[in-house]
Amino acid sequence: MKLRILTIGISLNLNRRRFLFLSLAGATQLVRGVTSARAEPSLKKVQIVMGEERLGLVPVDYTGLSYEAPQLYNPAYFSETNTSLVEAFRKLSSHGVLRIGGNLSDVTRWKGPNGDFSTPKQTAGIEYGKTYWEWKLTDPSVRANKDGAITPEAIRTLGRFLRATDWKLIYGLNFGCGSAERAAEEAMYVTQEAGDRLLAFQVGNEADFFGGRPLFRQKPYDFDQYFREYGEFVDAVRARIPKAPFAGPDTATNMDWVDRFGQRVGTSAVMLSSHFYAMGPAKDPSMDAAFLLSHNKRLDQQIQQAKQAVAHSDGLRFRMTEGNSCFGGGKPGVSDAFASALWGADYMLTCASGGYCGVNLHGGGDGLYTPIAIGENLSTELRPLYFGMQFAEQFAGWELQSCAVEGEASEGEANLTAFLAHKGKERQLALINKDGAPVEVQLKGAIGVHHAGHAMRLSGPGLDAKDGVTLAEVKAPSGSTFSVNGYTALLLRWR
Ligand code: BDP
Repeated sequence: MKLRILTIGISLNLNRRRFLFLSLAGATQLVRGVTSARAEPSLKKVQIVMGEERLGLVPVDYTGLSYEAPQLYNPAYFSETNTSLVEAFRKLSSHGVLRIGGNLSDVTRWKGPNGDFSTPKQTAGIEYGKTYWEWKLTDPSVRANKDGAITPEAIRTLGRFLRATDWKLIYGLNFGCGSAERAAEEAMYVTQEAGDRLLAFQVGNEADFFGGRPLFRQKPYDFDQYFREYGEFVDAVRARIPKAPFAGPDTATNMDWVDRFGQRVGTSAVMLSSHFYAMGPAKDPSMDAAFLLSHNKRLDQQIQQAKQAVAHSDGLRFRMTEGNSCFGGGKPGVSDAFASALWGADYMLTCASGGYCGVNLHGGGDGLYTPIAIGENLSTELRPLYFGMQFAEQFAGWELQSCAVEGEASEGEANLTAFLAHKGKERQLALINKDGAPVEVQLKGAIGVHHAGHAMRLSGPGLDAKDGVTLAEVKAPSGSTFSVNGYTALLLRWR
């Protein structure tokens, strides 16, 4: 029988009944084989085998959220007095990272004691920015006041919010239509108020797309020009705050810029960054839950490129600072439903296995893909994706180790990923079944000897369910062979 093994960008034909798939990262495995000729598909079976490779420590501040910058036009939002939001952040991660940026960050206004640094370019940018759809990712009061501004007061409350949540900050400066002088004043307030919670400033959101935005830059807009202008912003900010930390280049898709940025900045930046949307545009009908939950080759590619950029740099790490399930605002019934939770759990753990030092999922307001939405009367609403992120967050502070998913090809294709980690003497294993049918799992080697003492399950009433998604403790399976239900993620822990 001919079997197909799919690895990242490589496919092979083998004449073996059993096959083994090992991803390049070593921890994320998909089992794929030809569908059996039998009419009735039998229960798919896989074996989980511990590997030898150490994939690195998942930083405690791995989990992050990303928001559009004008959310700061309402100082009451990121505020310690917004207690339900503080609680939602704390329950998501005890040490997360809040990133401020997005398309709107390049069309924001800053109003400090010296005025709003108005220039014809900034005025035109802000005016045009009012037509952007991303205002949906801000709270209703901001949406109703697009002429607002980021003020020292908003930065003050943001600082208190960071202390109340124990989160850190990545702050995007307006590079699209703002100026270096403005950036320097704004950055001074951010530094004062965020203190040691400030991880980095970023200069512009997705500047690799600026060439197509005449209000920002003229075509062609290449890396050299970007890097020169980035340097001007950095110099202006550092003239006031000599040790101001910077990250970049925060590109939409261009990983070549990330590589070159890493080579050029040396140790004068603290981190490399780019974005990732798993699919899109949202309007394309083929962008659905099945596509979202299938193996994503673009992600394999970004992971490889990020590894290369990190290797070429002077010891910098890579963070995915903005992304989500589907660009163009998200896919209704997918980005806001249980499918996004399964995707989010798997995506975050895949990136961690690929060496990313963090992932910030984008959202805000009542956007489709937001993990935390604004509910009735400005209450905080936890969306399905939030629980998928909480699932992955269980690995923060844990050391990832490779593991393999081996499958019986005759049983048909299983779409199950596995992630293994340890912390001291404790060990944990995540099994994410991204297919509707249950999969019989057999744990081999050391993980099969003792029964897990603790288990958590991420589940929902259906892939398109918007309510009823939970991450809850469940009884751990009593043997080393058990079934993982369709569309379920299971976390087992051994103490
Ligand atoms: C990214 C932008 C962000 C958008 C997102 C999307 O930075 O502001 O909201 O795309 O398309 O490129 O959903």
